Amino acid sequence: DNGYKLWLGYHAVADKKLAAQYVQQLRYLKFTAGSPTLNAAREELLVGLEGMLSLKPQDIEKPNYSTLFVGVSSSLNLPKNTIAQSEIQQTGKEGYLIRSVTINNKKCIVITAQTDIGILHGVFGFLKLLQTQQAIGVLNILEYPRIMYRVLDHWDNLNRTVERGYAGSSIWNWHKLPGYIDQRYIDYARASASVGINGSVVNNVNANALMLTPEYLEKVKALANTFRPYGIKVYLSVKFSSPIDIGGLKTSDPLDPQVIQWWKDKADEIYRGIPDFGGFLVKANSEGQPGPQAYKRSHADGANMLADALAPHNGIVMWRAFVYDNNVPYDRAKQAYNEFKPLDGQFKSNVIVQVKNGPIDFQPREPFHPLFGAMPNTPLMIEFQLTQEYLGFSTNLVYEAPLFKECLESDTYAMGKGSTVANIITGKFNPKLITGMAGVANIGSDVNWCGHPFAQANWYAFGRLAWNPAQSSATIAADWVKMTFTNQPAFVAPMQSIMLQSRENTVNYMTPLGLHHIMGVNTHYGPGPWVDNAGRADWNATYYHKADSAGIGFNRSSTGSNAAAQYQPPVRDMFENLTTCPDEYLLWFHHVRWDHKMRSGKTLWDDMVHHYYMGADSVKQMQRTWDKMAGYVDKEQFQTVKQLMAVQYDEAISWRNSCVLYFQTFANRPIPAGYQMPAHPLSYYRNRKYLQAPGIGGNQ
Ligand code: BDP
Repeated sequence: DNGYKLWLGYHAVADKKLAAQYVQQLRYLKFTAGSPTLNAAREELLVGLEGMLSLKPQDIEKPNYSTLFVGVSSSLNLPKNTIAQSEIQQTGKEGYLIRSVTINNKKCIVITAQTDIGILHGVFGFLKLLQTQQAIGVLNILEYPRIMYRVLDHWDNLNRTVERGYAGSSIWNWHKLPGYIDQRYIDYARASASVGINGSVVNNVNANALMLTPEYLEKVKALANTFRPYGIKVYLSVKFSSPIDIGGLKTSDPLDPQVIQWWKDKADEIYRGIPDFGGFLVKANSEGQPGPQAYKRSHADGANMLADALAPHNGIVMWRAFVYDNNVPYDRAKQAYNEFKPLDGQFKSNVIVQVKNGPIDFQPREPFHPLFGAMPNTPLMIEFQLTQEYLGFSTNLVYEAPLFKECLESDTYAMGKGSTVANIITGKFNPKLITGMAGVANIGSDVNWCGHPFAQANWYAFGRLAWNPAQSSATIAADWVKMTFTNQPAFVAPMQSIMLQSRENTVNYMTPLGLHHIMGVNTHYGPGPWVDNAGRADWNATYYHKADSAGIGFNRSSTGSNAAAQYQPPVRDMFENLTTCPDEYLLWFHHVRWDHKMRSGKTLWDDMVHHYYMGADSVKQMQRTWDKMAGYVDKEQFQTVKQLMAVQYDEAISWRNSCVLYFQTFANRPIPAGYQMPAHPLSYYRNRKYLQAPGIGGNQ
């Protein structure tokens, strides 16, 4: 098993008794397909049943037996009132209902929906029941997405490098498109659809204007045609200066009539080829990307101009709030809020502002972004990073659902208690707004898609949480383990616990207690707390940790940059006050004395050392657990994970020793007794050459 099949391997149900029950209940099928989506759904169902149960159900017309009915409600011809229309309506445009019913005295199962896509999702939902070995005797499942736009952002370049990609090259082979459709595109769409993802931005936010030329639009059209049966729309990242770059205009001023016309024409052209094209993603005035500010126009001016071009075709603009530039006065964490909050209410209704989960940049831990809750009249789409740019690339096992959930469950207090980020981005306080969640994809050409076998769980978890952010990290982890590997409890339980712990472990050996942005310069791989000579102040680690002989941490309280004041008063006060600020965010908000007494009773220095050692030790624990799992997983997968864990351990030790030794030069205190001393002096770690990653961006 090389991992290619992801969580759709449909392994044989090992529990013989259960398998026999399934076969009994699923021997007869009524599923009239016809449309490409229904054909795909039917095919998936048959492949799944064949794989799990060696079952080829018999197609029947009349429900004389225990039958599985699959179809949109209007086509099922079930006896009247089997399922009330009002219930089916609850499924919306993409959801589904799975229900046990009795017809002609026979126990039957119905998978129904209002749309073909709903049926496809329903089939995946049903297969998941079997994959996770649930009883299917009494079913009553209503599922529908809580978020409208559930989108993967691929940072893929036209030359097939992937910015911050660690799983090979881009899966899009632009050279062979549009003529050649790789099976991978179809499997990508299947896997994405199986967790409810409904959009794909196929190119890098640091966009190439060539993407909008007719030649490339033909290729994009081929992808759109491939994804369409799976309910996945294609979006494009666009470069704001495209009217100049490929349109021959002298300006890209969003208020210039020729520019406005150019984008209108371009949108019309795209929709002629791709009638259900999703829209544009834009990174503007950030990290050197062109944008409306060059013409003294605002983000809203830029976004609205594009939104007007897309509106007649129902397209949307995802306008990123990840902005910072050289003029940041002192604290980069404040810039997005400062630029965007004053624009609340000024965006057209088909613009959604895409905000990273935290105010800096996908760090192992950040507080939630202060823009959540601060723009009540603007749709905000949360952006998570699945690719592990700051989490050890594809060598570290880091299950990210707990990171996503931590942010989603944070209470912004914007509308009083209970104004969690999840409630804000699902439109609870303003149901008129469009809603969205984006995940920066971790997918590449590696045979197992994501580099690390466990990184597939992050793609999976992203889809599940975008569908419904209330789901728990634990459930999602267990489902993924069962679907991907095996249902055996002796494997599932330890794997689930490894996964749930993994993110905190990584925080501990990289950036405990609110430290952030202390990784290697440019590559963002490995430790670099000493980095102080990058091209710009706010690319230096020293800018963020501010270690000195007195203490360590970035003072963002009212006596410092006052970034804490960007949060609502209850949150601000919590962060502002050293005694109420959670340990997790301590050094994010405060410059703390080395001898400060922590909640643990230890001094800050001792506590920090403890976290670094705990983090590295936890990787050792993880290795021990994995070593016991050889009997449960395929040999190739076992070896892959085993080797990667060894790399991760080496990296964790490196992080630990580098940071402890480096910060010790300021703290001037010994590593407390009982901890193993680093094997080498600081100079060794400073000189260590970490992997130079291919395909990284032009920044930092
Ligand atoms: C940073 C990456 C950079 C991206 C940027 C972004 O280092 O490569 O272009 O985010 O999100 O994390 O635009």
